[in-house]
Amino acid sequence: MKRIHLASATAAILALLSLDTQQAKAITIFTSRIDWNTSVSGSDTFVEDFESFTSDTEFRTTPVNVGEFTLLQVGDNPAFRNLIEVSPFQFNDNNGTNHASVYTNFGATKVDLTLNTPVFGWGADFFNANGGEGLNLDLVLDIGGVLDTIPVTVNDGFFGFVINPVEDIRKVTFRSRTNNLGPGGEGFGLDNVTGAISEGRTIPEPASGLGLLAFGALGVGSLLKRKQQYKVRAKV
Ligand SMILES: [Ca+2]
Ligand SMILES: [Ca+2]
Ligand SMILES: [Ca+2]
Ligand SMILES: [Ca+2]
Repeated sequence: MKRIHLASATAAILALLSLDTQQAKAITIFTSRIDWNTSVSGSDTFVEDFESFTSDTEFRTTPVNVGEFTLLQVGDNPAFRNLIEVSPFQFNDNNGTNHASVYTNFGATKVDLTLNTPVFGWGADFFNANGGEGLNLDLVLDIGGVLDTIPVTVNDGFFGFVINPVEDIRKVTFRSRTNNLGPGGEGFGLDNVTGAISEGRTIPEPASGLGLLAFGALGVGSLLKRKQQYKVRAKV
């Protein structure tokens, strides 16, 4: 009789493990700031509008600490864009307020946005982000390595993502999606950069299936319940 319990417990664990596999790396894309805000409600968030800057501040060779993150160009650039712009503005791809004026060139120039505290959700208002080579975002994990590369699907407007289960994203890298030969790349405005801090949002997963066996069928039952509660919470 005890053996049967153990077998059903094992089956439940295997089901749980496969559930984990299916849930791995779920990145949800948002083109509505309201919907993004709803999906991260309950977490610490920030919004950076660049209004604290009083003069044009370039990040072509030296990182600029904006507050919650730094911006830094990586690669070649003939002194073009890649600065925090205050009025007067050199380009019109912005909302008329202070913003980051960004430029990427395929295979030559990219821009790193490195977060002071890792996030599981991120987004921003983009302005003319698909008029040239287009944009990809590399989502770089705190532990290193690229979790995924996602294309920015809007030209003008909000674009963001939320990762569930929570992952620690330390860096978002902007780089060109397609190759227009020569210096023609992708210039765009970036403003109202928002992030949802992942600290305290990590959902502890069981260390191993074997450890679970010690809890027996009852333990698995309560674990299943916990899992369901997590799923409900994650949808909010
Ligand atoms: Ca602004
Ligand atoms: Ca200016
Ligand atoms: Ca190019
Ligand atoms: Ca553009």
